[in-house]
Amino acid sequence: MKSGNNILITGAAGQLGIELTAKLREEFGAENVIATDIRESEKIAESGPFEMLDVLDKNHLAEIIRKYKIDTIYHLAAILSAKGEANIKKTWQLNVDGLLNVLELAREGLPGDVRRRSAQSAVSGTESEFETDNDSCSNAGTDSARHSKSDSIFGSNVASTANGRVFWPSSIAVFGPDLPRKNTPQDSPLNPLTVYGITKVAGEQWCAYYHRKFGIDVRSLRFPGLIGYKSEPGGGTTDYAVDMLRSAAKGHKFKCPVGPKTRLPMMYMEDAVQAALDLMVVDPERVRIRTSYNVTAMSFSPEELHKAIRNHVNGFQITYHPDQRDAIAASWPESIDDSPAREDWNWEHRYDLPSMVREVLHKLNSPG
Ligand code: AKB
Repeated sequence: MKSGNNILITGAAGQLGIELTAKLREEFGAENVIATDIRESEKIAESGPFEMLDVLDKNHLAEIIRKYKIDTIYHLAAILSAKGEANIKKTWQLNVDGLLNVLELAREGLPGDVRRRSAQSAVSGTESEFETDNDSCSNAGTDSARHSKSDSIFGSNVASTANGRVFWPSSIAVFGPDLPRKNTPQDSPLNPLTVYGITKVAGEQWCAYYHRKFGIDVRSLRFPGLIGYKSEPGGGTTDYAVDMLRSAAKGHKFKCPVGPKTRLPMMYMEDAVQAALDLMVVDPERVRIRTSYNVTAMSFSPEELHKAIRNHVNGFQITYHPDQRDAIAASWPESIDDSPAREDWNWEHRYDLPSMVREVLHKLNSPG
């Protein structure tokens, strides 16, 4: 990464957060990767700096950014699809207002970013167009590089003032049932059925807006279902796959909440972490898509996953009890076209269904 590498992660105790934190600490040094979450996580706190943080508390977020001279943020804190349907307002607040807090603080200036320091000398300080009562720009405690009111409303003559770098995960949940389910293209119309999907569409648009208007170098991936073994699944529709693998490893029967034939795009966590890292290190000119890139690795149905698991766990049994997760899954694509990511920044996955199943079962059976 080109910036100073004082990295902040929100939602670090989540499924993706745990693995991304470990990888970033390995790559950039544990002391340079500040993990935050609303819950305490011993595992993460033991391996490097950890702060409790609710991303809706913008002042506290600003304080942490200032304290650690952050230049790069991986903003992962979010409520996922199945859980989101149970609390739609909270999901909107956390997923959208939380992102806006991060983008606003990036606009005010991430203190560790060397590019910002040189931009500051070139930009005159004028009032923000977006300040609200809560929005005291002094939160960040910086004499931030703000943007002139004369900037075009469609920007961007301000890209040279780029402040830090932000990663934000979007999701296949942006797609809705109006699309062809196979090989869904990058630039499809986005008509999601879930509140989670709505927040991801809004978030993508906010990312593109802050990039266009304020030059924020925000980058994003539309993740499919992510399959890891290091943490409990956290309220997603695709988490049935993680639950099925965990049941198989324990020798338990599994009650599947998604119908046998409902296929979804999926990815092994190691590939997901690598995709985020790869996207974050490429030169800004190569990031052509500033909403969010489709990325995928494999597609399977519960029936196909069951079969792949049985190659390792003889006699593993499942029964089907489709609930609202099946309806959510049926509204999403079964496979997506990620050729723009492959062309623009050489995205490549490593794990397919058989290798993912082998690896996860192996890891679950050999803890530590
Ligand atoms: C979910 O199922 O909600 C997530 C996702 C596909 O974004 N895993």
